[in-house]
Amino acid sequence: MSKTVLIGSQWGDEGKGKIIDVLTANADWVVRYQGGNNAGHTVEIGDQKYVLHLTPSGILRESCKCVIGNGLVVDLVGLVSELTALVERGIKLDGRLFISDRAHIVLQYHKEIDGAKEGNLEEGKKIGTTKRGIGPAYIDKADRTGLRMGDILEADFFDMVKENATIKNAILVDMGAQPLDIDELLGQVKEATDYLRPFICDTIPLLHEAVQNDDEILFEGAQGVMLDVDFGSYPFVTSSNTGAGGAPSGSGVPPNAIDRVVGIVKAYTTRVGEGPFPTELHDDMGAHIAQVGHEFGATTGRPRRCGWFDGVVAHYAAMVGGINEWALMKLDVLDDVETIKVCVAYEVDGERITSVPASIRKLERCKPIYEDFKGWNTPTTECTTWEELPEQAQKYVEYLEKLTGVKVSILSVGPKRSSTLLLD
Ligand code: 2SA
Ligand code: MG
Repeated sequence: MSKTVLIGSQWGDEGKGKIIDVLTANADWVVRYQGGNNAGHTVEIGDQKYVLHLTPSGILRESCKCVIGNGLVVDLVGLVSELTALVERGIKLDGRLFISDRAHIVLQYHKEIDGAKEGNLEEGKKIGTTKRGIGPAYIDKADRTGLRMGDILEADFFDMVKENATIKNAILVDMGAQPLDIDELLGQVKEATDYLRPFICDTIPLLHEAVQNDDEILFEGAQGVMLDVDFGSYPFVTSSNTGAGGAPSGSGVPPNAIDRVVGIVKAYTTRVGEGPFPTELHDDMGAHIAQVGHEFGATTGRPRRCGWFDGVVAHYAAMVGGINEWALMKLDVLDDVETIKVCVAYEVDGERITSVPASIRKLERCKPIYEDFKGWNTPTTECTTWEELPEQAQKYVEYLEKLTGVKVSILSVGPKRSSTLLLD
């Protein structure tokens, strides 16, 4: 049985929800290992649509057990409202959901600080965060002042919250923002902790046993490699390791237990929030892709910036992520594009480069070098096999494989389950 990591390989929103749904069919465990409710994974089952932010997508398959790993920052109130909504829709949680006692807690003050910080930055320096308190919670983790899920089980938890909230209120005032009403915060926290307490446990031995039993385990990444705090377009990144490397450190499953990494890419590129994006289109073509591809964020509803497939980014993601296979998404969005462009390298300061530079200023100066590709001008959404695809579409897929050095094993040509082609 495989231990598979699934990661976004661009700037997030590659369509992880859909692929997770395919990959969870045989999974015994689905594990989230980083991020928080800045993620928004949309899973459609029949006529039912679910958007999950913190809960691993495996919760929608009754045979799956789900772990919220130590690498996450968990918005207590957000998680409770997500779980309550799932229970209302008939999803069972008991014996299926396990929250690591080592995962960090996001409270209202983290969100307030996130918002105030963004508000205080001048244009051009704003990160465009989701304002879910992700950065401030990871700051507390690294600063060793954070509260963890396991603290909820301690008798003095509310004293810890009160102490932290008092310190954060002073910071908020310093930032020119409103301090929080601490009693109100404690009330919210009390309600949330009463709900969550039964799910909190040490998930390390649980997952160890799952590995020993050779269970099928899926590690569900959120965001994408270009948003990784180490490898992404820093500082325009999120605050966690979104790549495959985050899976062992964010779950406690050792790296040598992992045997497969599936990278998700769209047949083009999108980005939400601020920061450089070399292949971004500012013209009608960009608007066309956004409209046909319904490119609006699942978490914040923000319109996404759209551009051509960036082979430099995909190759880089494969390199740092050890990606064995691609899940290539939304090929159908390019169905009626006359000439498709693919970025094969960047030109910067008179030099041709094929890896993503560390410096944000250098990345900003990178000009994409494109190769033109004749479109197929035929609808592909009803295709259910490789053979049914128009020849030009097959050629496009093979071209991307060659460019990135990674085979496409899953190809998506539409939102339906039947529009997902498993290739060998
Ligand atoms: P934050 O809130 O501190 O993480 O924001 C920092 C930057 O990271 C970007 N960001 C995202 N970009 C795209 N998708 C995101 N989440 C997906 C969704 C889910 C996914 O559909 O909402 O793909 O897993 C996401 N989360 C954070 C954000 O725009 C900032 O640029
Ligand atoms: Mg998304």
